[in-house]
Amino acid sequence: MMTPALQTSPGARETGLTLRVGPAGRLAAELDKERGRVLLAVRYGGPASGLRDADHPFVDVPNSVLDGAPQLEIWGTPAPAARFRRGELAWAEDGRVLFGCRSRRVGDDIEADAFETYRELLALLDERGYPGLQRVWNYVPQINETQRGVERYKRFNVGRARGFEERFGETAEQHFSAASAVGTVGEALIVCFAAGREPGTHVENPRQVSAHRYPPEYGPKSPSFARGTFAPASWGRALFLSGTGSVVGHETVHRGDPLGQLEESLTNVDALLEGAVGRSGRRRHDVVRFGLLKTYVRSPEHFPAIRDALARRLDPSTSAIYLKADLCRADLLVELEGVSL
Ligand code: 3EB
Repeated sequence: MMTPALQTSPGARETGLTLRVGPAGRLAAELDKERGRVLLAVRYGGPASGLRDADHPFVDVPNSVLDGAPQLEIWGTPAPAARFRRGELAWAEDGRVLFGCRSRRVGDDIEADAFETYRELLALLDERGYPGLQRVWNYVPQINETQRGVERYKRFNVGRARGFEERFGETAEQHFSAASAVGTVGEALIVCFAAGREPGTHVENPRQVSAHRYPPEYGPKSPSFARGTFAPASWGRALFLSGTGSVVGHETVHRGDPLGQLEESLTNVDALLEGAVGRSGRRRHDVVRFGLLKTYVRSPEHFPAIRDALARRLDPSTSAIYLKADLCRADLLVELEGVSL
């Protein structure tokens, strides 16, 4: 199957942010050609080698690609991008946007690891003058395991919330952006992020309780994210969709039923996009025409049916990546996320 090379929205032409997705082998050559214009490269399905030493931020997310060979996701810019590395943190800036990634082997306290990660990330955005967080991708090792008597995802949430609170105090909620938090293999907590000079517009889902208002049964600190973020006009109003699962209100529905969960997730995405109307009054974003739709599947045996149900609907212009991942609730079997350019 041909993979679309490039997605550019009308507005994005002003900034020319590009997203390319395809087999890692084939796209690696492009990476070389685009030296100096790459903001972030993420390889899925390769070895757990963390941050690679490259001319741009380049990280390995070792989750298996369910339908084959490793995939590469490349965020590019027409403007020259300066590249930086500070320990386990790598980032690139072009004067308008900052993309980066932190990958660090976790210790025996995931709360402390999450806190440090968010402290470092938020301090970096402040220092470099890109305070408008737009999107965070969190990959958490052994996300459903118990540590110190509490599920690691819940402990991660405590550390992440402390990071936001330390930086923003009482206004922390206003800074929560689109995000996803899924499991990964290997031992590194991997956190990739995109930020701008200006804030994005963070949106909630009318079918779902805001994650930062979840009741205490989901952990001592609610998850710090918004259901979606519209990037500023200077990014062409790209829409970052957060990880979206079969959660209605605050409860998981269709337990044990992967296709039921997929349909509910799509309904949730639709409900979020319903609010996403352009000036003309027409819907600007549709999940079947996303630039990139990433689907996380907990159990590989559910993958063929999930792929068939999705592939039927997706526009050929949409790049789809299917990854094996544990999800942040033990009863979630499938989760969607993506970006509409
Ligand atoms: C949910 O709706 C499913 O912790 O950053 C989705 C998106 C989920 C982001 C996060 C978690 C996160 O609660 C899980």
